[in-house]
Amino acid sequence: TAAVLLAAGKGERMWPLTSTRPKPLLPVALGESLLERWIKALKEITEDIIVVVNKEHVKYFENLRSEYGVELAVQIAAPGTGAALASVKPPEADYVVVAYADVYLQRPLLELKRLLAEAPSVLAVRVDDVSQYGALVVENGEVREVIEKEMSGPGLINGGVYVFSKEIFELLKELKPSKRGEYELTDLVKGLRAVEVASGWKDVGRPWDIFDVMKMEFEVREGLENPWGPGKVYGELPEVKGEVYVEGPVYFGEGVVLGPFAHVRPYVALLDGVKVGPFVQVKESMIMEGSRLPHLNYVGDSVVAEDVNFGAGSVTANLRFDEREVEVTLKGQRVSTGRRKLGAIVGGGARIGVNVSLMPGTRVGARSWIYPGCVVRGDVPDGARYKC
Ligand code: TTP
Repeated sequence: TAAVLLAAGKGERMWPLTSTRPKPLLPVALGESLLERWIKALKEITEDIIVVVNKEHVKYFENLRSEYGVELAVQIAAPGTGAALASVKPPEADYVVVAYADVYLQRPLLELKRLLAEAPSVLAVRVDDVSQYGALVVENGEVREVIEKEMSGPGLINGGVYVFSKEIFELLKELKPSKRGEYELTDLVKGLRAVEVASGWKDVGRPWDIFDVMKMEFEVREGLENPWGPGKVYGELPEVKGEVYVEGPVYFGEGVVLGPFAHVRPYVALLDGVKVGPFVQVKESMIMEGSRLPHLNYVGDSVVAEDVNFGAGSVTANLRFDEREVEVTLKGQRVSTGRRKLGAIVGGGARIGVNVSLMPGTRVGARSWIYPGCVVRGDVPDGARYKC
């Protein structure tokens, strides 16, 4: 068996988190990236792992290549998952595992073993509403058809993990572009055995998908006793100054500094080197490497990328007065995030001045500066100097 991980997407919907690194390398699973999880699980099965990346991103993947001995392939110019797979030199093995690198599996090795036992096969996920996905029409355990975003109601969807027989590389040559002009792997799923996922699954496309991934990951990680409040803590114990109150589950990376007088509420991940200082409250959020909430901040239902600084008194608002679902613009369209509570998504290296309010659903571009006292709504582009 060989394996190919498709990691050459643009990650547009994940903006601004993808302005500083590709989506599959974001540390969304409590400090671990989805790509790294895939590689670790696949290493239990095969040494022959190829990661397909896009040309502009190669430099970000060099570390993984040296650390895990995986091979990198650059995607050919054509768009789509089929084009991505066609970019690799066909491996010798009879079967090839192909996975979208931005799929989170709660138990990846377990699912891989189940798929391999039924090869050629595709991972199927049962959902309440198939309308946003590729719906699988299954008969006698085999996929008859994949219907993209046209059906609704409950059913099985394509989970983005396949075990193809090596003939796939011949079939790829005959692939025609789909309605949206992409060469899509889903056209080749017919006839595969549908294997229903045994545990948690999430297609991670938008920043708020990270909250679901965190919850599932807390379920399968080993917790530690929490010296500072109820629930468990995970990862490394932080350096604590004075009094703090921590309500688990909370994950700490290496070198986190907490307090005095900090309050960390459930479902928070503070990654390596994060500082949470006096009179700061953090709730259901991910704060990535080296970011700082040094004094008098409130951050809730938010994702803060790496190396961000919040000025004193700056807060996120996470609930509208009318309590309606928070909306954002994705690929030019106004869409609901499906969440009543959503704070801000802040890109890497952003500087938030003192006394700034980021209203629900605000996205702050990477490396932008928000001047003191601003009330910010909507999107601030990468590298902006936002004055009010
Ligand atoms: P998508 O989530 O459909 O696309 P994306 O990652 O570009 O995100 P966005 O739509 O927000 O810009 O991709 C699914 C998986 O397939 C993902 O792991 C990336 C991979 N992929 C490729 O490798 N090459 C491609 O040309 C495309 C479209 C996707």
